[in-house]
Amino acid sequence: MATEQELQSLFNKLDLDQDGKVSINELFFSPGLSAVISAETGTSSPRELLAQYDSDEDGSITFEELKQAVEKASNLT
Ligand SMILES: [Ca+2]
Ligand SMILES: [Ca+2]
Repeated sequence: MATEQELQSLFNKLDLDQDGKVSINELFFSPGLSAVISAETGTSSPRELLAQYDSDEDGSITFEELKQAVEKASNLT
């Protein structure tokens, strides 16, 4: 379970180049943080997260997409 603020700070740490999107490379670069993301979104890997929740299919996850994923997994408090 996470609050929106916790997700936002997690997202900011993952977004290494600060372009407002977390790419699959950034997810693989921070395995500890992406494990937390996987747990919160109920996915088993960054690849699965992208496959299920990258709604505009640009190969990266925006904060909105992440939030939707966590909401769908009923882990947003
Ligand atoms: Ca980025
Ligand atoms: Ca996307």
